[in-house]
Amino acid sequence: VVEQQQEQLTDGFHLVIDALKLNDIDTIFGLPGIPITDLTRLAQAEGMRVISFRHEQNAGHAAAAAGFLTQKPGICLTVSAPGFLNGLTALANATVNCFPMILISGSSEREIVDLAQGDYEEMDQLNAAKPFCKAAFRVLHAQDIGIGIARAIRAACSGRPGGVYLDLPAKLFSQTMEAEAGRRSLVKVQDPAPRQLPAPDTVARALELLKGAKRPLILLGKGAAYAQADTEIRELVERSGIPYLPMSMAKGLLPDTHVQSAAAARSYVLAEADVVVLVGARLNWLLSHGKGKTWGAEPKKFIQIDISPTEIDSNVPISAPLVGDIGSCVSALLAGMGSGWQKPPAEWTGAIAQRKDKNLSKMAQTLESKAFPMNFHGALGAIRKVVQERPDAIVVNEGANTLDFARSIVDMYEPRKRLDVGTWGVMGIGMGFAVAAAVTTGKPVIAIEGDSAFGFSGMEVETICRYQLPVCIVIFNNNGVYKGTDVNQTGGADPAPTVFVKDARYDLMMTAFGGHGVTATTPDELGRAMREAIASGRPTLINAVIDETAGTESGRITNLNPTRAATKK
Ligand code: FYN
Ligand code: ADP
Repeated sequence: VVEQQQEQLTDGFHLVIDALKLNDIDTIFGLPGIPITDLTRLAQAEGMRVISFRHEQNAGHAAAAAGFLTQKPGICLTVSAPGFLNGLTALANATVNCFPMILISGSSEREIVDLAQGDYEEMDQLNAAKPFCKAAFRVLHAQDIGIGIARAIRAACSGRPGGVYLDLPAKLFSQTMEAEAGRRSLVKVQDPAPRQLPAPDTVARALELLKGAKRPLILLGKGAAYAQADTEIRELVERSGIPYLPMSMAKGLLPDTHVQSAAAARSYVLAEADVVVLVGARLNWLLSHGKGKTWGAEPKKFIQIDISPTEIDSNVPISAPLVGDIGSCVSALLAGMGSGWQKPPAEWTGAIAQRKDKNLSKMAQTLESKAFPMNFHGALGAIRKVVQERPDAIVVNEGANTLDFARSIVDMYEPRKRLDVGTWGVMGIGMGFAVAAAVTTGKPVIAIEGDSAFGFSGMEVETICRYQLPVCIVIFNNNGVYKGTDVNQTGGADPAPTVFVKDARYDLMMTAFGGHGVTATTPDELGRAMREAIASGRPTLINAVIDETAGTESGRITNLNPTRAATKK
């Protein structure tokens, strides 16, 4: 009789998993522990993919990247207080980047937390999370799990995507309810990211402005990559004939080798364009806030496509806002362009081509560098060829110089194949993003990592080996942050703050866990090792030895790095 009764019951654990599965969420990135250990086991038993990390921040970054790649919220599951806080960095980063993700954390008992009576891992997680995400919810009763997860999914995906926190107190998991009522309490979210059509008059205004432009430019951001309106965007660029500039994660939306790409004439087009169409790109620090020297002497007119109405006029006045989802907005522009569209004047496109060709040939020479030890260009020249051969591979990229050089040197050919430090320029996304890319796409992943950047998530090489993921990590090892040449100015025994152990063997970290480790000292060795890694699909770490004098402090954003003005205090 007892057994029969149990058969008809469900509990919090099952309801959480059933609610996620009902919404086609098939993967959890997380780290088991009190009170969610059994949730991870049960999720796996119920057919979900559970990817268990060594640190919650990396699981969180993985969830965020999965959200970006799939448009479904990536799930990160953590324990209470410290585990939650570790995941929170990733949740905040996801929100800043407009990636849909849900951080689900177990939490301690409300009664004790609210009276500050000192519970195990006591923390008011719901309130702690609020400033760092789009929305935060807590579920106290099993019958509300379905609604709680539906609200979390909707908040993460609709409008401007972002991070959502879902607080599940320990007691919730063992709460039971009648199984049929439990099933009925679940919610299948219809249309989690509803299309938002731009108003017709705003489309007409944008087209009017664009028609009058002499030096138009289309600027594609990672919102454009996220939107999966690849065909429409390509058609807009090609039918309009307007040169385009991809932000780093929009690279590959059209192949970087496209004749209309102005990437290699970036400074020129930003300074000289008269009308700029922003497609899913914010005028934040990465675009010098839309003003100043970068944008030239003449005032610009902007057309801005964005789903978030409050993004408009955030930094400079926007002449023609197009508020809606990118697919709908770009389709509306295409429909309004009609057949007799005048391509931009040859003077403009010709001037861009000239600058671009000059930069491309200058670049081509540097990529053949046979300098020993390798410099950034020599090593990236080899990687560039490998990516050209495998355009389906996903490139993850972080570091300072390693990031900046790779961004301009490594051409991308397909949409959403480049994942990087994003809006914050955050270090630590590397292994989490790499795991997510491999797990969600099954494609080869190439992680191009500065040695310092790698340190933030390096322990996840064990995760990569454990799940046998086709990830090839290339570490640009120049013995330190920026470079490896700093010395302690006091002459003391401690190393300078920016340098690491010299000639470290990062490759041995990989062999420690059964993966393949290689040291590469020449571009040929590097290219060969990468090809082998990709062909075998075996977890591989290549310790690429880079000249420790190569690189500049802060890469191309040295201007953001204050240096002391006074010699004495
Ligand atoms: C670009 N360029 C090229 C090419 N692509 N030349 C030849 N061939 C190719 N394929 C040229 C381009 O025209 C620029 O030259 C230059 O290379 C640099 O291009 P990039 O990288 O697109 O532009 P820039 O100025 O660096 O971009 C600004 C930025 C970018 C802020 C958007 O730096 C960025 O995304 N930074 C993120 C930095 C970050 O987050 N760092 C992590 C923190 S590091 P010119 O046209 O001559 O200018 C902590 O210390
Ligand atoms: P980048 O760093 O590449 O310049 P940003 O992250 O600054 O790109 O900008 C992305 C923008 O795209 C955000 O303002 C966001 O609101 C917008 N966005 C994201 N998804 C969509 C979508 N589906 N439709 C319209 N806008 C979107």
